Amino acid sequence: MKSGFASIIGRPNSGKSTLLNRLVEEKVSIVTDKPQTTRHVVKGIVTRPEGQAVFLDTPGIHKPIHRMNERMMKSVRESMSDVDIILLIVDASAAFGRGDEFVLELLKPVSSKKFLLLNKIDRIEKKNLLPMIDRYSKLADFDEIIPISALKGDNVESLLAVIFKYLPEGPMYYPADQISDQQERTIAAEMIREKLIVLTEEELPHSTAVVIDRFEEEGNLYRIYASIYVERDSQKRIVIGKGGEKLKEVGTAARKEMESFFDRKIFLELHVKVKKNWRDDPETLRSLGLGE
Ligand SMILES: Nc1nc2c(ncn2[C@@H]2O[C@H](COP(=O)(O)OP(=O)(O)OP(=O)(O)O)[C@@H](O)[C@H]2O)c(=O)[nH]1
Ligand SMILES: [Mg+2]
Repeated sequence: MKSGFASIIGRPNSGKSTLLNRLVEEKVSIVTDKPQTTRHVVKGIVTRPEGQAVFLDTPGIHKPIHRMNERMMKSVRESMSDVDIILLIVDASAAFGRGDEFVLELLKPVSSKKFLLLNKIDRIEKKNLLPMIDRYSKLADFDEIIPISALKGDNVESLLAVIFKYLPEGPMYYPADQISDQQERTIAAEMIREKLIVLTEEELPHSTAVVIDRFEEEGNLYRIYASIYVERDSQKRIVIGKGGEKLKEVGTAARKEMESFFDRKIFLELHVKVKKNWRDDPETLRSLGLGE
């Protein structure tokens, strides 16, 4: 049988996590319309009669300002070594820019197979596709160039077939029924963070983090206590909202998603804490799984 690893890399917001979820047919990585959503490498596992493909969803490639972002970029670089295939995903509906050039540079020294995935083709006119493929094929040496829509699923099944064609003979790395490597408490923290990003605005997404303080199993119930870190008092006020409305909204949305994902009753308690410059604080980063 075939098996191996494929790393999904690209600029923020290009659709990496959407693709991972589409490939495993389950939501294992959070998705928002704001850039720099993913902070950890998240594995998604696809087991088929022909074999097993392990996908790595990675943080979007950007210029790091804080220590957190440096750690994120380090995890992207690590995810690119030792994989069979690199899937570079670009937003085909956005203009080509310096960020794209930077990503192409990063790919140059890599010896794995390289696929270019032109994503979001549901948003572009068909006639623009061929010139784009032509332009990209001159910019780098891709083994395959495949247009897809991760959101709608267009061409994702054929992408998977091509991936299996390229993967080497190998063993099963994970049990056939496993779809991700994430622990339940990480999934819970990420679900809270997703709701927080979606339900608040502007600069908040980048300056918030979620830490699970306690995660207890009680019969058919998970009792979850989580802290939301922000950097300033003004942000704390935004997250809590008038009369605690915003925090309640975030908590309710996260709890509902957890109840359906874990198939259990969930008790969720959220606290908002101000922690100045946590994005540069090694200890906080360690507690977020972003340690060295
Ligand atoms: N129209 C359209 N939208 C898409 C497609 N794929 C992803 N999106 C949207 O693009 C936005 C970003 O998607 P993500 O999957 O979070 O992107 P990402 O590359 O993981 O982003 P980071 O984690 O921030 O690096 C979301 O609003 C998605 O719904 C697609 O094929 N078509
Ligand atoms: Mg992502």
